[in-house]
Amino acid sequence: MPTSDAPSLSDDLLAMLKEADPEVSRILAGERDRQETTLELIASENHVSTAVMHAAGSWMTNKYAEGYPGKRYYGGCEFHDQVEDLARNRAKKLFGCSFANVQPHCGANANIAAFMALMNPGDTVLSLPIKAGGHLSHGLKVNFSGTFYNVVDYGLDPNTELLDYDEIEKIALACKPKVIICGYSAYPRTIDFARFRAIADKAGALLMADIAHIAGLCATGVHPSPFPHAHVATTTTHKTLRGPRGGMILTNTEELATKIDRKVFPGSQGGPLMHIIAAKAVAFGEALQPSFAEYCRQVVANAKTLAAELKSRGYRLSSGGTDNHLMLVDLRGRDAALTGADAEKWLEKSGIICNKNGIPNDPRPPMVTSGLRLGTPALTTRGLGESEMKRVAAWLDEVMGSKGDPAVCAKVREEIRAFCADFPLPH
Ligand code: DSN
Repeated sequence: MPTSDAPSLSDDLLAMLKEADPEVSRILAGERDRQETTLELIASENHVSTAVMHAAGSWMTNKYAEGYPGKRYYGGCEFHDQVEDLARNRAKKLFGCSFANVQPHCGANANIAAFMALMNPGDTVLSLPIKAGGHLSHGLKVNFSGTFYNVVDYGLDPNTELLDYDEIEKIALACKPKVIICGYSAYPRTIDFARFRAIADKAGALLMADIAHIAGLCATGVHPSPFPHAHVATTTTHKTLRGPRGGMILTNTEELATKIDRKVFPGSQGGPLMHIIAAKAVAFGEALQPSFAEYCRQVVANAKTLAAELKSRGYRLSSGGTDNHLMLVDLRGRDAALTGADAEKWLEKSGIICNKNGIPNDPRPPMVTSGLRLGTPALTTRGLGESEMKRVAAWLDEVMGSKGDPAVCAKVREEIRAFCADFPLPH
């Protein structure tokens, strides 16, 4: 990783843009500065490598390539076929499966195509609702999933805040869903994919694992793999997997592969974003390196340290801690009056970026909440380790303990700005 004063491709980019479009140049420079001088604790975000970022901004953006390698609706796709094949092959190797579709523009699009491949409108899908840590594309009423499918919820055990597999089995046997979804946006614990498959088999259902959050951990064995258990796995490529913003669908089930391809294109998307597919290929190549497994192990070690530090300062963690890259901090443990919305705002002023998040069974509405979701993928990419996590916990507590006192926020902001200079972004 270059040091912050080394010449960089992004300096060249900004210099060129300054000539071509000073307004956009100013905005991009502001965003680069924001990222460089703040601590990114949003569990679903990361910092991509220079190679990934620039592949995403390459010549591949100029091309229509509807179809798949060898079967396109446009001429001139020689190199697009090569890069998509490379991305697919690297994805299969990473996740130990026989099929990958790398065209979904995002995780929600991957889920649309997967739903269409696995079910007909009106079929029953069993999933964890968003208020308990699931994703909106798993069945929220206002989303395509809740609009076109019959959604049945399972919950978390109200005492342990863990998945209750016996209860999920009972519900599955009663509602006989076509598909069961596991994999979440705010669940800090290991998912037992084998147990989910056993439940699916008993209920005559297909198992869909949405590993958007934990994909990097699954690819490196830091979290168990969804394969061979899931019939289909969907994911984003930009969270723990540290690729460009996008989605992907994986399977080992031969008869589903063609259906998935058809439901991505022409079923739900038009032209693939070939520049993003090129960047996915680069990111998957990086994720196949041993250093990426080391990175993922450090992500989890950092999360465990941050969780332990926060607990020692009086915060309650949903489910008591974390096994993965994220934690749900129940602020009421520290002070019953604290809300996620206030904390998010105060922390942003201080240079710590995170998101408010409901705690399971949270009495407060989603725009207020009693919690914060914190994750360590981005900080770990910057090179922060466990000793730095203690420092981060101390800053979090200082800001929240002061109830966002402007003087405290301003002081912490300057400390974080100075601290960040030692952990430059890839650029
Ligand atoms: N918005 C993502 C997250 O933050 O988890 C899920 O799509």
